Amino acid sequence: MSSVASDDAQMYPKHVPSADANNEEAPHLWFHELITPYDAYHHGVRSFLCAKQTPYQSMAIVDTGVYGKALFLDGKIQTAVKDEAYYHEPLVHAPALAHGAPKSFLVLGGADGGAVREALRWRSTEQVTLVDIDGEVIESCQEYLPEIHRGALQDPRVELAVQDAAEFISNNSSTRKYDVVICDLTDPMENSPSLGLFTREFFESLLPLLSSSSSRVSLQAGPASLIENPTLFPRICATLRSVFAYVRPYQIYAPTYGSPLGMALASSEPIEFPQPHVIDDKFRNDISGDMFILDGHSLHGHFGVPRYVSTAIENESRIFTKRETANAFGHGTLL
Ligand code: SPD
Repeated sequence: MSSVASDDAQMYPKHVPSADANNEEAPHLWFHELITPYDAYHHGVRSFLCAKQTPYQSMAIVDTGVYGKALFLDGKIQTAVKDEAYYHEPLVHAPALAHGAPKSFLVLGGADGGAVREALRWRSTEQVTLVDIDGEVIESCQEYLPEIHRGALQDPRVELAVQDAAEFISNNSSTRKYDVVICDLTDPMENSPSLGLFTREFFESLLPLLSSSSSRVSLQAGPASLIENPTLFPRICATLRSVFAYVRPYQIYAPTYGSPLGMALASSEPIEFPQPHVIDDKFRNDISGDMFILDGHSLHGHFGVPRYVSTAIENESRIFTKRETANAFGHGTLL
């Protein structure tokens, strides 16, 4: 089946930093993103494409120079053109591969369209529902970040709901079924629209929407370097374990996040992956276009989390609930 998204997969951006950007003078404006109370990542601003306060969050889309155009929400970088594949490929293809032949995807969050784009690359995909609370972020990403969405939201297989994810789930729990559910959310910080979506109650609410025991859920789960935040990733995994029989943590490294980011897969049946050469064949046969980050070996590598991290995850028993929500640190300001 031909589609806007699969055709555009051929135009995958190359990871070649702009020579111009490297020779430019230092920018005068910076996003100052606190990673811990003592550590910050400064993202230089070459130019502003758009900046506004929406009803839910502050948003800016800026040219960051070497990493290209990037989306910031509440001052924290969400995705950048040059390294977004380090995030979107593992977030989408790990659960899809663990399912085997997904026909339906539910993407919660993901206003930039990168996760939807990757879901559409599976030849088995018949339907993708994107649910994001913030229509203004979706519209701005459509206008200013075509390199990320690559027309994915115009694909006839895609349905868009501008709605709170919890409300969408509760309104559709008896009518909709999905093979893969992807939580492509902002960090669960105080006052973040995503805070309630990292709780046991929310994970439980997903169960009726899963099409079968082969369904898989994936999510970004906070810093995997437990030095920055020793409890967030382990507690999100423990919260998933309180709902799903099988949970597998993994990690990615996208340079603009400053440190490794945890992800997790959850399912009611064991989550296994074939041998690397089998994955390579499957990617070649079942997915349109070339992968940038993933092949069989790198996919397995993502699941090799450091020993102290996997030990902390195994030993964690505290969970997040509506009454006791997550505690992601961090905020950004413009300097
Ligand atoms: N700490 C950064 C986590 C970013 C999560 N959201 C990314 C959205 C990309 N579609």
